[in-house]
Amino acid sequence: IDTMIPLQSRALWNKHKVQKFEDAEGFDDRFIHHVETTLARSLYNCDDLAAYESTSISVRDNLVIDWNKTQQRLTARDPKRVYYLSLEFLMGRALDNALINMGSEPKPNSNGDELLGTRDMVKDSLNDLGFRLEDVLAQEPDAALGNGGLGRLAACFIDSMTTENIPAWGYGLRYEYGIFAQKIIDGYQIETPDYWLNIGNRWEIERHEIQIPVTFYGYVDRPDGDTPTTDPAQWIGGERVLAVAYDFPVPGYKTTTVNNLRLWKAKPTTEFDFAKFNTGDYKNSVDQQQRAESITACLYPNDNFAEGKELRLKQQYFWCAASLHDIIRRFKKTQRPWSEFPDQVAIQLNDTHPTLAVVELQRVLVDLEKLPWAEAWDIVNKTFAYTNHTVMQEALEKWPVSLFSRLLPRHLEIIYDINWFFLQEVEKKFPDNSELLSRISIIEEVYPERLIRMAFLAIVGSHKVNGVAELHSELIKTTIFSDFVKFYGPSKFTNVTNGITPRRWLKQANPELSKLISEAINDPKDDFLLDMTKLTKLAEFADDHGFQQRWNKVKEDNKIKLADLIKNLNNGEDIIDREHINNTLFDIQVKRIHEYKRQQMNIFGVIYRYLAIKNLLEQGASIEEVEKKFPRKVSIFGGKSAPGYYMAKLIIKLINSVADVVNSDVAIADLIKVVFIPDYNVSKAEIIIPASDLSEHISTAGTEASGTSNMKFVMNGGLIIGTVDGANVEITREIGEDNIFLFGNLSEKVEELRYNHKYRKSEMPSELKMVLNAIESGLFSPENPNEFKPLWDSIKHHGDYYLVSDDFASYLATQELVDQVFHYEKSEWIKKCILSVANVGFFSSDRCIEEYAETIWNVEPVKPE
Ligand code: 7GP
Repeated sequence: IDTMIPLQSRALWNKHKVQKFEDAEGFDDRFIHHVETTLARSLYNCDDLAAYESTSISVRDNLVIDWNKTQQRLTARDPKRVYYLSLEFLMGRALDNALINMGSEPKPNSNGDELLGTRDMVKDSLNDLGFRLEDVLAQEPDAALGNGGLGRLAACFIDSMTTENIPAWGYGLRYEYGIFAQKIIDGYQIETPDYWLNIGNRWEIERHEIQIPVTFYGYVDRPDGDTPTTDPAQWIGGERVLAVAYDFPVPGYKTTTVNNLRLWKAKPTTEFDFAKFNTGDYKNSVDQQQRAESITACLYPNDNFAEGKELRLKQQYFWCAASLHDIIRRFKKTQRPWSEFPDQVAIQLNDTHPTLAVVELQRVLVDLEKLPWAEAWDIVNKTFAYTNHTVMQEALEKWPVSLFSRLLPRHLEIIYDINWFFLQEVEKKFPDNSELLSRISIIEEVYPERLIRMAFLAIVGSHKVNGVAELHSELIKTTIFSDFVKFYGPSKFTNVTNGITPRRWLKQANPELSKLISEAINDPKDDFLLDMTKLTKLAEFADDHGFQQRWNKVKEDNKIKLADLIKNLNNGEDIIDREHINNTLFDIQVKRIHEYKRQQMNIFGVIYRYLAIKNLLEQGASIEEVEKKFPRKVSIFGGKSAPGYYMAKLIIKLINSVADVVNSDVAIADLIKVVFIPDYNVSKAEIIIPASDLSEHISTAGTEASGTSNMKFVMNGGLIIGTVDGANVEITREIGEDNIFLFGNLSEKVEELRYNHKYRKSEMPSELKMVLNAIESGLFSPENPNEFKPLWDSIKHHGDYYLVSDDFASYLATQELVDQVFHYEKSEWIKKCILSVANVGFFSSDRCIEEYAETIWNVEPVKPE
């Protein structure tokens, strides 16, 4: 259907062209307009929430105008596009980010004596209109449609793709419930639903006109009888739902390019099952339709863990089918032949969750477009690329064949055929190697159930596979995917080290540091946020005492802000001693709670410190003497556990129990404080990360694929203590080994150490014995001394899989070094911080996206005129 306006009407349209607001006047106008019409309120009835809504709609208006221009430009130029498929987009809040990113150049203020960016201009305007920007921003609920690293990475990537003017769309699901909100009650994690759409969502545009039917179940029909499964077949689906598009404009920094994040919501079809109706089963037939909505109701709250539920597989297919349909529709508008599809479309699979898109594209090409199998498969393979985010077995998706044959019977056939052709090639290259065949097969033959290995399917269906940090990318080649390296050769496998967006994680989270930097390197228009190599100029000031003091003042102010947050969360009661805040070391570990991330080792370290202090005091030492050895420190934790992850929940409880004992022990005179911040999320991270002196990235070597908060902490002028794991390795290389506190065993040693534990060849260090004895004595759970038994058992009796006993001594020794430098060589400490920031540029997600664009996607930026 032609939806274009006829030529003779276009002059009229152009005469009434909608304009962006460019200055304070324009913003005021728009703001009041939306308060009075869109919100139907007035100056007698406008609170912070209404101000937030009206500001958001006004800002969104500007973005949508640029969004339209961007999409028109792309339609006209028809370049290759990137589609980033991710089940998670952990976006956080949108308004502040949009104000910082929005394309316009800084303009002189009303007196003409200062350059104001859009954010400052809006801040002043809101002030004049009777509001404080901070209060307005705080009204926005986090868009928490992700679990942790993988989801936040996707959010940083769409920021960078837009900033880099890459024609890119994100595709995901519009969950009604994001990651649960965490409450801590009596020290235990309690999950409550995150109905984030409670106040509506001013950032999304519902596209009623884009409704894509998606089917499940049913059977495969072969009109010509017993034809091979590689020939076109017809899948007659049983259940049908509709995918409705919701669009979120994604602004870039210093560009008017606005990309799109399209999230799908499931809703019932308007079709009606008359058979059921006629049998009098009206209620049932409505109920069944209603169930459609459950597909996009809820984000699965697991991080690095595959749960294997039917509804999850339905989510995956629903999303892949709708997204592919959309991508294909856009491609078909250009009337190009199918062979050009991979020249126009690059699809990136964010882990294996979207792997069904590979199968779905093959199905569309063979069954609907009637392409020969091999031709179709060639197109598929050139289109997709796959990013792996973990080597941990429990996170690798494997779906039972039986589930597939019910839910997606045609897709199962196609997977079998893909596997059959693949194994034939393997057999050709490595004849008579049945062990290799069964190891490398996409189908795992395990009793009583055959499983589909989604990672293997993703590798076979993609032209490139990448890990997310150098060490990780090497590890996948030598461990979980080694057979594929043997077969394909190493060039199919590559590395793209993760990155983070400096717009959100420096400018937005840490405006004061950002300002100090731009002054120091003489970059008043904040161009360093686009070109982070500019930061290297900071090194000139590393030894400058005056600059160090200003640097430290920013840190202190950020620590005060965090102390305020903690106070608020603690019903107004201060835990942190304000008087000594500058010489109290803020030691922070915030991330999902996981045994492999070893929060247990951190809290054991706190317990050790506590016991050691108590010992000294008992031996008659004065507090001043004790403080010399164990200076002031606040240990701050935050993070969610998967609801079904028993050990992780026990670690949370232990942290809170230790906090109770330590924080109320007047004898230690505030030398240690322990804080667990409930409900860690993106907007809290923006306050927590800028306040760290030290942060912990202490995973068992070889388990953390990359980590991204390590980069955020360094970018905010904090030092890190970490193992030789994930991106810590490259952080060390970039900022210099003098500026990071590394400790612990290397990944090469892990296997041997685990073997030693199994055969009881290793000794536990005395410090750890002391800690475990204290826990076993009931010091932290007097009413139930066995409460934490599973935690000590896992170390003492179950092989200590995460090697806490092997790394504990070097961890403590390194913490001692940290204390030493922070308290007795403060100037050295600050120098390390400055040098770290000077050399953190590599970890901008802009660099990362440029690497994807060049080495995997083969796409070029399309710049606005
Ligand atoms: C995470 C990794 O654990 C983390 O090290 C990495 O920085 C991040 O991805 C981004 O690459 N993985 C997940 O969040 C996850 O759930 C399994 O992976 C699918």
